[in-house]
Amino acid sequence: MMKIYLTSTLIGLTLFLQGCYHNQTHTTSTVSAADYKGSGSVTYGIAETTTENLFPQGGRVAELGTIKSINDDTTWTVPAEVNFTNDKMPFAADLYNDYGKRYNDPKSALTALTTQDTIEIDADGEVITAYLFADNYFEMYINGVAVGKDPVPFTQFNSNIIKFKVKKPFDIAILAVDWEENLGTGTEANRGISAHAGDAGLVAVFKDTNDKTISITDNSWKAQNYYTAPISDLSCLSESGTTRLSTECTTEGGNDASTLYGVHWAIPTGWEKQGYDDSQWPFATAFSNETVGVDNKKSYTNFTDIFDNEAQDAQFIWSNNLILDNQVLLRKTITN
Ligand SMILES: [Ca+2]
Ligand SMILES: [Ca+2]
Ligand SMILES: [Ca+2]
Ligand SMILES: [Ca+2]
Repeated sequence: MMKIYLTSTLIGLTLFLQGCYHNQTHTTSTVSAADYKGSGSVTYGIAETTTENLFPQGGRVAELGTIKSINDDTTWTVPAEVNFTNDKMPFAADLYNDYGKRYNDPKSALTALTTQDTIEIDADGEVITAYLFADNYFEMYINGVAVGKDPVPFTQFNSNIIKFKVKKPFDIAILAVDWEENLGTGTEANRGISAHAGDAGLVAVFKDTNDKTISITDNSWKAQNYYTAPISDLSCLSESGTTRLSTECTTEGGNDASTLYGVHWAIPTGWEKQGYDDSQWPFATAFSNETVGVDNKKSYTNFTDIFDNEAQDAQFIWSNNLILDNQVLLRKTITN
């Protein structure tokens, strides 16, 4: 009882002091989304932890949490609602994983797979092999069937191989998450500050039974963003059609995650299914290897024959903001 009383008193005092500080320096109020004109649901400060660590072996703590919106009645799961602990979604096999198997090249990873590793969607389909590297986490569906999730939610960086049997045309749907340490704010301790805005990116290559590349990630994919953070001034956000823009927002972090906003949009039902209408979604934006920063990561560099193939060079893709957008749905229909 005493502890609860003391905690609420401290929170009250903190909010009061923040209010005093802001009243002196700004004319706008502190914890309000009144000047936000966009379609998103706004949160303020750090989320409440619901899962201490999804992957205790990992380099960084992969927490999950919930946070209430300040402009509607929604409670959001951050950094994303994931199936990491859901047995119905299988873990993807490793290309390179500090906590699992570490292969030096794609061929050895492929050879290690057995027929049981192929997820059957269509009995009379053809076997497709997918190679993926995500900063930080992915879950992939083919025609709505969960074919594989990333075994390392945050760090160290890892890469995966997934085999599935399907008939063309088929739909690839990927949930990609840029994980965070300061839950609800899109930030992590990095580069000497405690609330650094982390960056993201996902690259994937799909090959058929004859080793012919049938798809690479590039700007022909669709990409929609569902979570933008950290935002220190909501007025930097804008929208153009269905494109959620944060290009005017600062990506400079700081040392106080408790005063940062997050903006969320609900994931549409059925987004992972075959035939889901993504025609109104924005196209993905491509980013260079240098921008994503993969040259020192074996989970990437051991597989450049696949990811940086001269004839079909897969691109890192994301929504339009590699840093501030943290939960992105990616889709691509494969016709031939
Ligand atoms: Ca990962
Ligand atoms: Ca980020
Ligand atoms: Ca990241
Ligand atoms: Ca590439």
